[in-house]
Amino acid sequence: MANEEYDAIWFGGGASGRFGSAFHKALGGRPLIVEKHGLGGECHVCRCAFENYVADQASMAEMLRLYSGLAWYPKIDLSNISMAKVVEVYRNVGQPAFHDAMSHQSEKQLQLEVAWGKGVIIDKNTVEVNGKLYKGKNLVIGTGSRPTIPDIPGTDLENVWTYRDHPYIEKDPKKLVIIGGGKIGIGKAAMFAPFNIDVTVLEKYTCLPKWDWEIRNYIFEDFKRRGIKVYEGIDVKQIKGDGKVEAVVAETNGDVMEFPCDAVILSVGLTPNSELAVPLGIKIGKENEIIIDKGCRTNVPGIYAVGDVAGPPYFMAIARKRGMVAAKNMMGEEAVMDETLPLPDHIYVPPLEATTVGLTEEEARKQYDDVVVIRVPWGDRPKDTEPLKYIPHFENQGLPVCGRMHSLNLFFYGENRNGLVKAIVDPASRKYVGFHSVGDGAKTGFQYLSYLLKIGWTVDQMAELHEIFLNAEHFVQLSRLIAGQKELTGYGAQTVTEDYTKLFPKG
Ligand code: COM
Repeated sequence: MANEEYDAIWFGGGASGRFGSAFHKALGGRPLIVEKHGLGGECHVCRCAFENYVADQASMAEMLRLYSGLAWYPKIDLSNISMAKVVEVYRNVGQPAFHDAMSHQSEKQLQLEVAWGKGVIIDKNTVEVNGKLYKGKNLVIGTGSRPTIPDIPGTDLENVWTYRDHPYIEKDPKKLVIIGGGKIGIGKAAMFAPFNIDVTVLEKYTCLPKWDWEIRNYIFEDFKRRGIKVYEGIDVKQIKGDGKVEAVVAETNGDVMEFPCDAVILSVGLTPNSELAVPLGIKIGKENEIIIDKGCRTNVPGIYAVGDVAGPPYFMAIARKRGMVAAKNMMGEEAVMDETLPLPDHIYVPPLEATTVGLTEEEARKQYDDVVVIRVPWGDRPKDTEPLKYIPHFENQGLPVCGRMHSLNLFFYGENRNGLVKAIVDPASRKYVGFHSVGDGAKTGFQYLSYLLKIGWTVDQMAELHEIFLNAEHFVQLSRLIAGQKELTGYGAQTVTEDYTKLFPKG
């Protein structure tokens, strides 16, 4: 016998379920969350909160290495630093603390009801948890995604990891191969390398393919300098080992290459956890995602799907917003996902981070007759940099880096690795069409820059803002320098000639 009647049962308390149910309640509905582990989904276990923490530690390790013994910094022995130690702290403190915080916010502050335990969907209006039946007028599925496991031999060997295993590493590998050069793989490479781990990334096609070419250049130039190896156009065929990983075998241009290693991270994508929707007659797409309309409705009336289970983009903001859209629709407010708001993307590449929104330079050049690029630094970087050394005639290397962990330090102590920001403008309309950054601290601004792109923000409007100098985005002051041009031509004397595609062995 069901003994409760809810407006909706939110099956899964991750980002989409937690935010969607909160919004649902705020609109006057009565939601119930069903959750077996902890509210907040994988975020604080092994995804975004965890990544933020590890990125901090990797940035710190990298900076200690760069600054050790220079100027007033003491000499620091980094031979014993360890990723296993890093994650142990997070396991012991971060995971339970975040778990508490999420539960406190949802259950105490917001007074959301949670049925704790493994739920079983009996039908679209009934869920069983620990033998108790719960009734809902609607069902919202938010069961998230899991790492995709490539179909190659050896993925079951010991020390073959995914992002889910990262918090549970007990011993640092010496040689790590990362299969997949997307956002997760490139981020992991930059996080592991500072801990004296030899890292190689193998990517079948192109690393970070949707990113602006100069941002990619910057990241991979930096990787090269740090000894992180990247191969593009290489097809992994097998992970070899006798019980435990010993090597990755890959093919490029007909040649077989073997990469000896003692650990592998698989980062070839995500697969939505949609299996439980099949018995309900819900349509599933090619990526295993639940197919939804713009209002997050499935093909079965009264059943919604939100978050990663409804397919890409796999981005927390999208998960939470899908939850809000479903809540509005259930409460009779016609709502759709706003597809006119450009979606930013972000990746930690410690000691820096990269953020992007809108069109890349390549995309903008295809779409407009001409584009103006607003960029700093704006020329070649010195080849033989040395920390603490003034290099004459590299006056084109000013600024970036103004973030939470370093404002200008990396410029002085860090081999001139101060970052890069660029904005792309359509000179005819004077509107921005894209913003890109590799540096530190700019990412927060991109939340708002996304909206400015949507409303057609111009160079002239940007030039009227109040900058708080030094800021990590630099866009206000940079716009002000050229906004007086009646015909927008941008800066003179700016060239960038680095090309990361020439840095690495090619497939
Ligand atoms: C991220 C998880 S910490 S949630 O979106 O806050 O639930």
